[in-house]
Amino acid sequence: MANNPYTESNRDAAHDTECHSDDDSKSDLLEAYRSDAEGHDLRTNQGTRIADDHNSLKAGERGPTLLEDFVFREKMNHFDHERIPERIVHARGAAAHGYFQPYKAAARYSRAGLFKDTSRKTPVFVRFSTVQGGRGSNDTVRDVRGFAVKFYTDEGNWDLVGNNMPVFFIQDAMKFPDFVHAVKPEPHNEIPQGQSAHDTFWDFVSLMPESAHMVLWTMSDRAFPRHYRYMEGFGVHTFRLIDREGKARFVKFHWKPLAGTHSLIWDEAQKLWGRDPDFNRREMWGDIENGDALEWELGIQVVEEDDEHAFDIDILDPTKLIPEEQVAVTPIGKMVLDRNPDNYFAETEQVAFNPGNVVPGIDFSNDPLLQGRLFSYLDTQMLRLGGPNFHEIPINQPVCPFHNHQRDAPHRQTINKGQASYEPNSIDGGWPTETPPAPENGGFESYNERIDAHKIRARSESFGDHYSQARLFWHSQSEVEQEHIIAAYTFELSKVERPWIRERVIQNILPNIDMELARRVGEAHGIEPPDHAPAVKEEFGKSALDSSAALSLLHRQQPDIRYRKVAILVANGVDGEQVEALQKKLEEEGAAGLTIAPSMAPVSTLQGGSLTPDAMLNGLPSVTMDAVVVAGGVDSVATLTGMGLGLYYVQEAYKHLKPIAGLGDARNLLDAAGISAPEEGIMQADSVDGIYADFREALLGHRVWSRDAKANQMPA
Ligand code: HDE
Repeated sequence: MANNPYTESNRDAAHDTECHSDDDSKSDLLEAYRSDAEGHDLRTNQGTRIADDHNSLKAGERGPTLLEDFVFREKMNHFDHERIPERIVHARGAAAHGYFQPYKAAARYSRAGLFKDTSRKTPVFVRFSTVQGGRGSNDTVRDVRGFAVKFYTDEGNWDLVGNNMPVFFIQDAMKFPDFVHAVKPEPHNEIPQGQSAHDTFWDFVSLMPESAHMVLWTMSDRAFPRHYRYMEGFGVHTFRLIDREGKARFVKFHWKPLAGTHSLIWDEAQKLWGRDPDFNRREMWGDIENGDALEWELGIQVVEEDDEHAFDIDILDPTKLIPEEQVAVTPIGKMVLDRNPDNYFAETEQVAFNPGNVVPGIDFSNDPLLQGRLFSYLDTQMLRLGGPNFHEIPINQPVCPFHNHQRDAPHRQTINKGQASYEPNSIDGGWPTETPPAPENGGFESYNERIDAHKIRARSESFGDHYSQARLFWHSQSEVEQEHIIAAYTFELSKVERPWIRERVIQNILPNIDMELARRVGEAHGIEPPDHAPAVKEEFGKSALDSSAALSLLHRQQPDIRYRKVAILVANGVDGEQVEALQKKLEEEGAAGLTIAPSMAPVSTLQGGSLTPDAMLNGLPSVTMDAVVVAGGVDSVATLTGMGLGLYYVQEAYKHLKPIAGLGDARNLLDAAGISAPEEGIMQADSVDGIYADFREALLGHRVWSRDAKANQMPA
C-alpha cells in the first residue's frame, strides 16, 4: 500500500499544466477521430474483411436470407438506428469552424483567458439555424435565425447562443413551451412547415402583447438574410463580464458583420424555397471552399452596475434592447469562419450548445428567460444525444483536458484510471483537485450578487411596457422597409383562418405600434382599426428615442463589392471579349461574374471561340444572384429574347430590385422585357467600360430601392 499522499501541501501543488491552445487546437483534437477510407479494405465494425457487399447470405440462390448473416445484420441494424431526435427548435442548421481573436479593449472588461492576448486565436464552431422548421425544411423562410458560437477556450467551452434579432417573443421561460407549441406546425396536421403564417402563432402572439416588438422584427426583411455573412448576431439577454479586480459590469453582446447587413426580399425568399431550398447553407459552404471567409466583430454594450436602473426599460427584460445611441457598441474582437466541417452529422448535428457553458470572467444576469435556458439546454441534449456523456462527442469536447468524478452512463468512452471516484479522497492522491478562484487560471466563481427577496411568482412592473420599443423599431425603418413590414403582416394574416384572431392583431396590437400600420393592414383585410390606439398599461417607461439608425437594415453597408454574384447571360454568338472583360473587372474586386446560358453546352462566341457556361438559366436563376448583365452579340441576344426563361430572368431581377445592365444589342432584350434604360439601376452601353462605374455603384447598394413601388407591377 502506498503512503498516504493526501496532504494540504500536495493539494496546493501544481494544478493542471497550463493549457495553451491555438486556432488549430480543435482541429487537432478532431483529427484523432477523423476517418479516411482511402486505401483501406471494407470491413465489419468488428474488423472482419467483407468479401461480398452486394448479396445477403441465402439458403440457395433464390431462398430466404439466413439469420446467421452477421454481415447483413450488422449493416442493416446500424442503418436502422442512424437517426437521432432533431432539435425541438432550431432543427435546421449549418455550421462552420473558425477562430476568434480579441482586441485590446476586451481584457479591460473580462478576466476570461480568451480575451487576454490579442495575438491568440481561440477556435470556434458556429451553427446558424432557422427556428420553426424541421431539419429538412427550407433555408429562406420567414423566421428568426439562430447564431450559436462555441468558443473552445483554454479555460473551457464558452457558448454564446444567440439569434440574429436582439429581442425575444416572451419575457419568462415559463412561456417558452407555449410559444413553441404555438409557432410550430399545428398539431392536428403538421402544417405549415417553416412558417409563422398560421392560426396558432397569431392566436398566441395577439394574446401576448409582450411579443409585439419581436413579431415586428420577424415581419421585417431581417427574417430572411441573403447570406449568413450579412447577418447581425445578438446575445439577446444582458450578461455580466467580470474583470481582473472582480468588478462586474452588465453587457449585451453583438456580432457585427464586416460585410454589412443585407437581406432577401419576400418574393425572392419564397421563390428560393423551390429553386434552392439550401440557399444559405450552400452559399456559406461554397464561399468557405473558395477561401472567402465569413467575418464578424464581437462588440459589447457595457452598463456599469450603478447604472442598472438608469434606463427607461428594464435591462433584464429580453423583449427590450438598449439602443446603440444610448450605449455605443465597443468592439472587443473579431471572428473568422474559414473551414467547413468534414461531416455534417458528427459535427453540425451533434454539437450541443448551452448558454450555461461559461468560463471565469463571464456570468449571467437574472433575466428570467436566460435563467430558464440555463436548465433547458443540458436537459434537451440528454434526450437528443442519448445520455449524459454527450460532452465526450469530439465536437463537444473542450480543447483542454478535463477530469472530475463523474462516471459511467451510456456510451462512456473515457477510461478513468484509479479507484477513487469521489472527492475528497486520499487514495488517488486527492486528485483531481479544486482550483480556488483567481484573476488568472482560477476556478469558476459565481458572481457574488446580493439577493434579498421574497419567493414570489410574479412579473416585475418594470417589464410592463410592451409597445414603446416596437414603435422605436417601426420609426427607425426606411420607407421601403416599412412597406415590406406592412406587406408581411398582410400576407401572414391572410393565412389565418379565424377572423377574430385577425381582428385582434389589427384592432388591439398594431394600433399600439402605429396607426398607419394598423390602417394599411386593416384595409387589406377589410377590418377597420379603432381611430386611436387602445389604452395600454405603459407604467414603466416610454423609449426616450424616436428612432435608432442602427435598427434599419440599410444602416450597415459593405464598403466594397466583394462576394457579389453577377449573372452574365450568354448564348451562341455572344461577344466573348466583353464577357471576359467584365469577368476580369469583377474578379479584381472579389466579385464573381458567372456565365448563364440556355443549356450547359459550350457557347460559341462572336470571336470564333467558345466558352463553357457556369450554369443554365434555370440552374442558377436570378434569385440566387445579386445582379444581371446581358452580354452583347446580336444572335446571343436574339436567342435569349426568344426564350421565356431569358426574359423572365431579367424581369425577375427587376422585380427584386437588382442592378441590370445590357451590353450592345442587349437593349433589344431589355426592351422586350419592358425594362428600359435610363432608369436608376438600369445600365446600357456598347462596352463594359461604358456601364462599369454605374453598375458597380448600383451593385454596392445591393438593391435599387427607388424601384420598389414600380417593381411590384412586374408580373414575374
Ligand atoms: Fe433556445 N433552445 N431556448 N433560444 N436556442 C434550443 O437547445 C430554449 C432562446 C437558441 O445551433 C434548444 O440544443 C428555451 C433565446 C439557438 O444547436 C432548447 C428558451 C435564444 C439554438 C432551447 C429559449 C435562443 C437554441 C433546442 C426560453 C437567443 C440552437 C435544441 C427560455 C438568445 C443551437 C437545443 C444550435 C436551441 C431552449 C430561448 C437561441 C430546447 C427554454 C432567447 C441559437 O434547449
